[in-house]
Amino acid sequence: MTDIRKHYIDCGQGHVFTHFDSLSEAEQQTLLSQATAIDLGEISELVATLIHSPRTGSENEGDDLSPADYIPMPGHCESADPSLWKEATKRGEAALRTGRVAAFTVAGGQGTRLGFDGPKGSYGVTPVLKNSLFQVFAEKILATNRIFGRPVPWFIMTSDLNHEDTVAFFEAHHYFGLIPERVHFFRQGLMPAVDAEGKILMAERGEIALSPDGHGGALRALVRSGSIRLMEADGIDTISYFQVDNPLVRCLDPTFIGFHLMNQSDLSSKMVPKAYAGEKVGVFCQRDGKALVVEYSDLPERLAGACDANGELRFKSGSIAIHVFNRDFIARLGGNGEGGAALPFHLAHKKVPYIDREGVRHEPTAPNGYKFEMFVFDALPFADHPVIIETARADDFSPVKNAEGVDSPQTCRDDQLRQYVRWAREAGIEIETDHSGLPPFAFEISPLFGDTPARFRKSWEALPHKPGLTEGVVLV
Ligand code: UD2
Repeated sequence: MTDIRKHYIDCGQGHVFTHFDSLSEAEQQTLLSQATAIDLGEISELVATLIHSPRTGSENEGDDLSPADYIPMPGHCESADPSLWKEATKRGEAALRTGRVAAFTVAGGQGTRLGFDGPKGSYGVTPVLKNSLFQVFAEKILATNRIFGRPVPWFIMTSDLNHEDTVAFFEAHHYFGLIPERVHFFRQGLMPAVDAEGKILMAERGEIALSPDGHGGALRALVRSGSIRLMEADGIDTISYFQVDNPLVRCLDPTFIGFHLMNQSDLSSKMVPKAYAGEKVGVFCQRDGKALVVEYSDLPERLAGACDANGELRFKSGSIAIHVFNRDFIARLGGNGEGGAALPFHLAHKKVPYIDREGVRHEPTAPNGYKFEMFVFDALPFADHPVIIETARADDFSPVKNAEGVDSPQTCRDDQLRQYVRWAREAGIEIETDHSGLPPFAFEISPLFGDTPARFRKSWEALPHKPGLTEGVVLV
């Protein structure tokens, strides 16, 4: 018997090898390598703490939380200081010009809610051309490269679920014009799913049910994959982080990067005032003088709905998952040394198809399994000098998460159109819209034509023959 098999039996997980002897040699090798990669000590501790003795919220839960401080945005708040924002922009532009910034996308998730079969980044989102999320980001990065004269490297975290398909998608599209050597893919870690007793679930007779370890796994995956070393060798110390589901994001926002650098921050974040109390975004809070994000599902309802004297939500700072990281901070938190295992795991109760000990396949209709995930924003309390800046939702956040309703392809398409209209109007172009700013037709502006109102205006003014902005017009 192999040592690893014996170890599994000793740890009460021997069932993983029930069908081992009937597997082909190749299947046996796969199972052995999956089993070897799992830290059974970690799993048993997570089962004991998260499943068998879960923390139950007391009546006073959250009393130690207060709203986090943030830097308000000019035009949104009287106390905002426009000169500070101008200075931040200059600092960020200088950083982009000197090539010390990388873009980083987390794209390892399963994207089950959208119901799209393929890497989420390959989903078509733009109003006319239906360009993919990856293409939108690539064009934003290309636009930045052209403006600042440096090819910004782009790191993309995938998972075993979508790695090959993601790389193949980039190859099929010739990296959307980016230099292939400047696009770096790496896989995040995996964690086994377990049942209510803490037993590891099997996806096949010779395969453990594994799933990505959450976007918080990005920190250790950046270290393990050698990406952090690569960045260091390349003179990159600043990492602009965004999620794969949000085409409105400014992938490399000089002002945000500048605030991060001016404050010598380990981890900076963007906030938007929440649209309503129950909006499904984490909330920036403060506890014992440390900033943190409390996920919407963990914020007690009485706090989520609490209002201040002006009738505004007291805990209003929504986290839209846009951050800037300092490279050394990631190396510290994601490394194997001190602080390496700092990010906690969260539990997700999910439907996990599995094979039982008799080899029978089950497709559960109700949650039967537990998955373990880390959240990247749990790094915030470990950060020195964290900075939170306000941003305009309309210019940074319209994710595609659900097939229909809120945060769907339709709402995202509409938000892109409203942004084009605002930019066009700022350039003096008349466009008819409804009360929400939505035109009655679809047109499209590529980030390569203009990725800010000012650059849109410049390109527009330079056009010798200006097209009417109507159905199907694309400015590239
Ligand atoms: C996330 C935040 C929420 C808010 C919202 C904004 C969490 C727990 N909540 O909600 O507070 O900021 O985003 O849109 O994050 N991913 C991976 N690997 C994984 C899991 C996820 O790369 O193992 C990526 C995924 O591909 C996507 C992003 O992380 O780009 C967000 O994941 P999600 O859809 O699970 O997050 P969501 O919508 O629950």
